[in-house]
Amino acid sequence: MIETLGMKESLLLYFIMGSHNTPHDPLWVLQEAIQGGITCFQFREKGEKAARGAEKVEWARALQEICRAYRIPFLVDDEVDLALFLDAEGVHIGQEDGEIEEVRRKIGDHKILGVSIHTVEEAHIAQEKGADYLGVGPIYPTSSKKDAKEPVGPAFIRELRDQGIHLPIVGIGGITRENAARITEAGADGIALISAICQAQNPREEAALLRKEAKLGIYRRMER
Ligand code: 3NM
Repeated sequence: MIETLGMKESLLLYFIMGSHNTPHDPLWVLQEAIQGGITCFQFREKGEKAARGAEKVEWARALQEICRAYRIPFLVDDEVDLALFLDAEGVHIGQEDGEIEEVRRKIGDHKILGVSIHTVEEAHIAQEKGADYLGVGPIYPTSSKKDAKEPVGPAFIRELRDQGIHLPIVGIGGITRENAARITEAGADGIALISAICQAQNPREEAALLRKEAKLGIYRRMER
């Protein structure tokens, strides 16, 4: 694991991308996003247009190389074996991607394990079974995930905190510069997003703005 920031700090601006998520060159987008201030990156090569096999591994390696150069943690969505093959900093799994304990056993204690949750019960289970952070969403409607559930809104993050969930949390789904601060203000440590940066004309500027908004929400929460 790249020990530059703590887990919470690494979640502040969590950028997710696959090779088909942007009209731009994905390598350029990642570089610009890093310059703008992202704190973590997830390789998520999913959907009909996703690269497969060797092409997928090539994309992953190219993006990972950029992350390494800037000491940005590189995580892989779903594919535990690919994460291990690449010696990624971590893996992010959903509720269907294998049992949390089994994945933890496979990756060991030194890699980051993120788990998507949609209910308070799932959050408690993930917390007990050794997840390092929780992905909570979709907060708002999203078109980036085909099988996304009903949006839960930022209030659900507050509920998780009220129900004793102390693990680092990143909110995900439909997050833009307009709504980003609400998510951290509600109790999340950061925001995770695809479109806001992938579709931006200027990904560097967009990332910088999103980071500011995420930070603003944390300051507002501290003031309460
Ligand atoms: N997971 P965008 S929503 C990858 O609810 C992902 O767990 C979600 O993309 C969940 O920022 C989502 O473009 C898509 O809305 C996020």
